[in-house]
Amino acid sequence: MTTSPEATDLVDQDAGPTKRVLLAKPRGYCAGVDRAVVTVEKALETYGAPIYVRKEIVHNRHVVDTLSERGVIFVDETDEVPEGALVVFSAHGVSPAVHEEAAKRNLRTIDATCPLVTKVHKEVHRFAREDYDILLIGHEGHEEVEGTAGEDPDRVQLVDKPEDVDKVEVRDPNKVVWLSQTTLSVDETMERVDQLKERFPDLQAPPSDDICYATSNRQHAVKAMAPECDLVIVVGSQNSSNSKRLVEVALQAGASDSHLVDFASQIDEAWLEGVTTVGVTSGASVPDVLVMQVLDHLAERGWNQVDEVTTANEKVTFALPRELRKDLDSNPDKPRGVR
Ligand code: 10G
Ligand code: SF4
Repeated sequence: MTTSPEATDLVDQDAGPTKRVLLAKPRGYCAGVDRAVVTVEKALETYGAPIYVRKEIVHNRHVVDTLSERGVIFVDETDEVPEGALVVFSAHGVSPAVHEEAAKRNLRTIDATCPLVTKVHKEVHRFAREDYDILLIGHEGHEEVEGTAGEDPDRVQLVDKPEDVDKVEVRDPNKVVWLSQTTLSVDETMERVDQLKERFPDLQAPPSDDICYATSNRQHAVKAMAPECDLVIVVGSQNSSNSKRLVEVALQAGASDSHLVDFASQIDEAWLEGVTTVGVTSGASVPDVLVMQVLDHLAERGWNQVDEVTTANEKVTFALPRELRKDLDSNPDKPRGVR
């Protein structure tokens, strides 16, 4: 594989333009997803099935199905978990009300919330303590937004669609801050911020970016390759916010067409008609084996040349949750997990 973002079309006079794949890097698992999935795997090995997980540990069909087969029971709320059992909270984070509910039912908990989501929760605390009105840019109904807003529902107002900006009411226009969901489109978020600034010129920005490194790196990589692509295939699930954003970013950046698929088998043959260059990427919750299956599927149809388009090298890792680490440390003979 080569790593040039600017590879040009190779033209064979007889065979027509060479079919090729541009493969985005970075793509797939971010550090928070890796930590959350390993947390569930190690909990299974350490404590044995069944392990309960509140909501999908990450928004990926394959991950959820695979863990279910290994003895994980996914529930919507903690009241579905038997008293005293072990429940893992998903990477998207939970509100304090969920922690309280779990404590009331005597549940043992492991919190797999990504540390970068926890960072945003802490920002809510800090600005609420300083008596700010907090405008949280994010998608209504998304679990992350519910968890973050739940840190202080009286102080936080959600801004999702452009029309939400007009609905915002603040007590003091000089004491307003915007925060955001970690997996939004960088460009769309800045549009919303500009809109908010028209109403609140003194609007304060988050102390550091809330949209995380993984989200922005994956969008940057897809932007680099999209102008050269007749089609961009994004591997990811329909309920994965960051994966859906990659389809939108690809189209906005000049890809002629783009689709989200969970599995290679969902690629419609009609999408490939008349296509020379196919871009491939994946959301932050997607195991790379699914991307490799898409490459195999394309190779079987003549897209054998794969050029990797590298725009960043990620080295971020997070330690496992403390609640789990202490049991792993006290059980050195327990298997450490195979990924
Ligand atoms: O992109 P969303 O937030 O829907 O989640 P995902 O599980 O598909 O990807 C990983 C991102 C998170 C865990 C949210 S911080
Ligand atoms: Fe953490 Fe970002 Fe991954 Fe979400 S997308 S789990 S915030 S690293």
